[in-house]
Amino acid sequence: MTLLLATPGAAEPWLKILRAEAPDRAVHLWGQTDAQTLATIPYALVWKPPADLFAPLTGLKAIFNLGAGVDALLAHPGLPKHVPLVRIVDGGMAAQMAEYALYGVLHVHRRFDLLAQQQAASVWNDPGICDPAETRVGILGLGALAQGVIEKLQPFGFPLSGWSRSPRSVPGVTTYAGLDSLPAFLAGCDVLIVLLPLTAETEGLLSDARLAHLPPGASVINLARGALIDEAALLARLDSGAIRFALLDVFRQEPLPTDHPFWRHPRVKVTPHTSAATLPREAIQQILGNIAAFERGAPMQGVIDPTRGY
Ligand code: OXD
Repeated sequence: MTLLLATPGAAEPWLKILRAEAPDRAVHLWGQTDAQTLATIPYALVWKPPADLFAPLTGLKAIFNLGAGVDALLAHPGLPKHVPLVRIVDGGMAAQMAEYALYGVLHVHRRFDLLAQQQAASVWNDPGICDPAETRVGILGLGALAQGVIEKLQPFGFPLSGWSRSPRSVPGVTTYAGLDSLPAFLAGCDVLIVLLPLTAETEGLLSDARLAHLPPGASVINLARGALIDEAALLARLDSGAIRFALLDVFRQEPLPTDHPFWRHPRVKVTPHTSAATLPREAIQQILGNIAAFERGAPMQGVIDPTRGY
């Protein structure tokens, strides 16, 4: 059974691992494969596929997204509806996101923002005790990636809470479920970590009215998707100081336009969607395991429910 690989970045790291892990499978590259061959390929491994990718794949049986978020793929105009769409579950991303989130939480908790201002003004001033019990961290979204963040934060003693669409129980975490509980959840977040998938339901979830529920001087870490937050509202709240600090890895428009105020805002740290990358070996092993399951009629891990959008 053959595979098609379609990624805008370098194909070589993926090919190297595919050749090592699945030497018996032929791998074709998008852009280098004729129409006749494309029509016979059952499995497509894709990341940000071009608009014309799916039309020639008339023999397709499953699509494997080479990342966790499928928002862009679900919006693809040519996406076939009759085959399963499968995402990467963790794929090495959870550990990287956990490091990123920990960095953001410690930045706020140990007041590195204030200390940087003091240093700029040559001010020697002890800003006082940093008690972990007073830095309440809330995680919006309780999927596989959030789990990694929770495990990383737990030993530090921060009170942890989490919000999800449907009820979940996570040891050591106060959990909230459903939209009605969102204000109460947000009110207890000195640091809010955004880790939800982007779907029709979650787009703009953190509206100005919802951001208003955060306690004064809260901080926001977004490592999911920019469109989850009303960016103009976030900016206004950063300007006023109602929100103390934002660590932003994702934006509604990427790359973030060079004239966007986030770039130069004193309360914002911008990173270019680099909080976590799929690790090719882990991703390929997961995809090959899923293909083997599919071929023997067993369930696959990470199958998207198109009605939910994740
Ligand atoms: C992903 C991402 O969804 O990298 O995997 O954003």
